[in-house]
Amino acid sequence: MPELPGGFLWGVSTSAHQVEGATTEDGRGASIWDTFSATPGRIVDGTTGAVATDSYHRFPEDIALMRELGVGAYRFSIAWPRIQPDGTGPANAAGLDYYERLVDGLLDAGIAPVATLFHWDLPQSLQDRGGWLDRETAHRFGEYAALVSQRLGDRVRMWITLNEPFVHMSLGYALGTHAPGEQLLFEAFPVAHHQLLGHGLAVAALRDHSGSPVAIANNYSPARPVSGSAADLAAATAYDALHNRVFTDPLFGLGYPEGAADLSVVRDGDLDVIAAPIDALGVNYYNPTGVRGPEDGSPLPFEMVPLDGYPTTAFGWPVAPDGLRELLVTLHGRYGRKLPPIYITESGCAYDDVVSSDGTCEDPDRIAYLDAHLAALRDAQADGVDVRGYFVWSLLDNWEWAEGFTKRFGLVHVDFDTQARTPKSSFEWLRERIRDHR
Ligand code: PNW
Repeated sequence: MPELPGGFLWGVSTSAHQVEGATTEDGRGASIWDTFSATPGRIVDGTTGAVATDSYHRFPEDIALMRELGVGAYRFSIAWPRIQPDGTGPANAAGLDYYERLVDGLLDAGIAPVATLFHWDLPQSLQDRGGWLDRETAHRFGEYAALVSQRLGDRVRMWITLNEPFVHMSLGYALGTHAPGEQLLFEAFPVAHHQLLGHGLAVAALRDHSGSPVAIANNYSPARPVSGSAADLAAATAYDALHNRVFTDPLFGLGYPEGAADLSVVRDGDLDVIAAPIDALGVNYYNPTGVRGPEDGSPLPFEMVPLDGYPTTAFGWPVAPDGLRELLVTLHGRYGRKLPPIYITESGCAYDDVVSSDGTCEDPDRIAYLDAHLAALRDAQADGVDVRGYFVWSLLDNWEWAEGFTKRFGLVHVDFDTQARTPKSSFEWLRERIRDHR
């Protein structure tokens, strides 16, 4: 059985639509993000992912950068519309060939391939039939997982079924700021259930074709009530249920948290499928969420508010490493022996990094960010939480969804006109850090 490297696993993460480009090459079908970004007003700078960082063609250069950095693993995602252009039927061989070249290139460089199967780029044809609102999409996802793992199951070292099903549901279907742009508020809950059902069906398919560990990557955010009032505490509990527990309790056989949603789409047997054992939990952490009780007449049981007392990134997100320790300790306490080993599958920050005239790119704020989050991780380990790896978001500055090219998360600066890659000072810092760790 293919194995992950032993010891603490250092990695970097990207996703297909944010780096690949080449959206019409080799038989790739359209995804919901092609459609969404073609609609004026949806992306702040009016760009699309049609070129992104051109990693579809430049992945050997990206692998060379990772080799220099010294990471043990690369978390990338597979674009479903490259494998099944219409979301159903036999595999498009050219799509599988591309990921085989990427995976083999990583293995040759001594880097473990960690493949995410769904990082938000649903085939548009499936969206035309309802997307994740439609239960059938879960079954299509299981079939897609089988096609990918038949080809790559002997070489991918860890599978991630879904990336951040909460963010896909909330921004994509509840609020509409991400593709597919639906604004269903609480009516979006079937998207949670069908993604989780798809996760369970994919776990079963992966087990048939691969001996590698299987995980899911959830976004977690501790809910911070703005005061100790009963209304604010109740709001924080409601927010925590929706953001954190809906996507985790069912994985560990606990069903959905009480009162979190209308469960009429849940059928007999679904919860057993969803609770299929997994080998690891992927944790994507960016920040806690400030919460208070809703205004009278609000459709939501909470209101989200900015958190006081933290510096912010160029995204306006608070820099709160204490939230990472808090959430790891909370997961450990909440799920106890049911909780598998944790990998931090995303952690990082956006700053307005520029390459200076001498060709260097200094990003001291990112170094401080990473240092503080690694310290929080160590504190959680000392508290008894089994955390086995840390993946920085992201290797490269890339196409940041509705923010287009305006938010730079990379350890490596990318000039989006020339595609020139310039390692930032955080890249050099992390390289030393990884080397010292050995
Ligand atoms: C994650 N929020 O997205 C994604 O997995 C990445 O693709 C993305 O580039 C990265 O984080 C940085 O944004 C998120 O609003 C998007 O809480 C939005 C939120 C969280 C994560």
